[in-house]
Amino acid sequence: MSVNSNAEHGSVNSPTDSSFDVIIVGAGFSGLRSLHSLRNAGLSVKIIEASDEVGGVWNHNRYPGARCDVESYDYSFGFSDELQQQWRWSERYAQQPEILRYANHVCDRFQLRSDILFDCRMLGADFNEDRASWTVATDSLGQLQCRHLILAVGQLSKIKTPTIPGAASFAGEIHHSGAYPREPLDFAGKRVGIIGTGSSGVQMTPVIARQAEHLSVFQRTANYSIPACHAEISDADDALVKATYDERREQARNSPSGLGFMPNRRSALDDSPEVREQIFETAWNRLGFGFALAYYDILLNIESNNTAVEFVNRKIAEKVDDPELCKKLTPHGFPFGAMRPAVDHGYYQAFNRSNVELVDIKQAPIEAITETGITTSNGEYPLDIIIYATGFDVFTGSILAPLIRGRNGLSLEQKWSQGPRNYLGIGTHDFPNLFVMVGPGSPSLLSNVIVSIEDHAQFICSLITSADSLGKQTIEVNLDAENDWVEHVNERAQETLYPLAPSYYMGNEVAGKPKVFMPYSGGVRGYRRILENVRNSDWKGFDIS
Ligand code: NA7
Repeated sequence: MSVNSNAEHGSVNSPTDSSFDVIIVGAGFSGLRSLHSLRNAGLSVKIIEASDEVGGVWNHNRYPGARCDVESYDYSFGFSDELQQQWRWSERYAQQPEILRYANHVCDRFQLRSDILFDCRMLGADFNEDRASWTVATDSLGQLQCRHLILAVGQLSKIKTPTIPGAASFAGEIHHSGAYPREPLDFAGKRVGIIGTGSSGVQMTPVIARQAEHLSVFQRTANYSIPACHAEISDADDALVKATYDERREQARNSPSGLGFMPNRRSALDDSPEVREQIFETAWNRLGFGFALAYYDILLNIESNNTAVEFVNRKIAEKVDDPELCKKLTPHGFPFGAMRPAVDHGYYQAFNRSNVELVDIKQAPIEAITETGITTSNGEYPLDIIIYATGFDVFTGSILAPLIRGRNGLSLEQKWSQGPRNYLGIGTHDFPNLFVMVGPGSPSLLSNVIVSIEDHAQFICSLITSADSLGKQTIEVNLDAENDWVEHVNERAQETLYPLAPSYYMGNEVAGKPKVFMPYSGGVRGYRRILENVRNSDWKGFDIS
């Protein structure tokens, strides 16, 4: 085995071929950003990446219509002014191929590729008490050693495939949106079935509808979707953003979600129905996700939320011609936004096409996949291609997939058996020198994740280099700090309407998963202030020894 450490980067531990200061797992945006920071700080760092490509979710989710729901200028790194000035986004909401090109550009521009070990999956990791280091077991490079281990494994990485009797007998093709083939599928003349109507199903529906002979969308739970109000970016728009990019970044960092939208300070209940209608209308027609901030309390107060529900339901009704179909497509039973809404590019309108049908599998569940299609209790739907848009084991799936053992052989899975327990979402007691990027307990999927990635990458890099500068070997979360943080995360969640929906925020997407609120709902700005306080108070909550 030869895993060469990059000689030009110094190391505290003088690593051998397979020993590094830091191993980062995953070459998605959080892994790339962490590599850049840590390497610049003089550490020997390797990323191990299971795929032969960088990009994480943007490498795996190549389904038609895959795009980011965050505006391109904000879903991009702000750490290099040259990068942000020179990269030219073509669309307000970039499509998957463009985002993947961007990830590769970042990789090449900052010479990150030489420190990425591709086709290398982490199988497990064990903490060595005597050496204060991790032994990382991999599938292709044997064992690697590192002082610090960073899990940058993504929240939407472990795909969830439904177990439907007979799936193996299907004569056509079955693909999952999160493990989509690299070569585009040809839908022309084909009968296609999509199972699932989360963001992935919502994004692919109008695109496949235009190409396929017939499309059946199998819906279990109707969710809300906000129109993207998409546009191409003109040179003038591009110049305008770039002239004031720093202010834009600052605004994003100081907004609750990292998207740059400041919530309306008024309650939805403060305004007359006429004024409210106008405010909703304006937000609906331009803001995408920002619609949820048309009033500050839409996700805090059920009565305010009801006003948004009434507005959105009316919008759905305006788009769907058939009233019966409209009823099925209209969500019910949970507040608007409490389950992650989709941002769409003509989703509802697609159902007005004669070649598209909605199959209500709550009313008539799927019974089997046969050689020729999907059977529900209402009959058979003949298909040539099936796409599972059934989502992921979110937040913890990819973190717990490898067997990670901390002090005294305690596994992370055991430790988190009742739900994730950590401090700031970053570290967990009994697992020294182990860090998680944008995972549970941090703003994560409730934020523009790139903003959160930049925060975490800088924080973890400073923490490691501070400990190194003091000659300390072990960074471990203090148990009291961890308990307080878990309580704080839960308290903040209880102030919101999120717990009222059966969503992946609550661990509802996988049977048997602990039903606890996963991300931190206190907002990106508040969270950053907490990180700054911790940093300014000699890393309060971390025992550095
Ligand atoms: P999501 O948002 O988790 O959506 C998954 C969808 O698949 C959702 O409609 C589920 O219905 C449905 N689903 C899941 N399992 C099944 C089974 N077994 N049978 C039928 N339907 C099922 O995943 P996405 O990939 O769309 O989006 C993930 C994130 O990517 C998204 O939130 C953005 O952050 C980007 P259910 O609601 O469980 O009834």
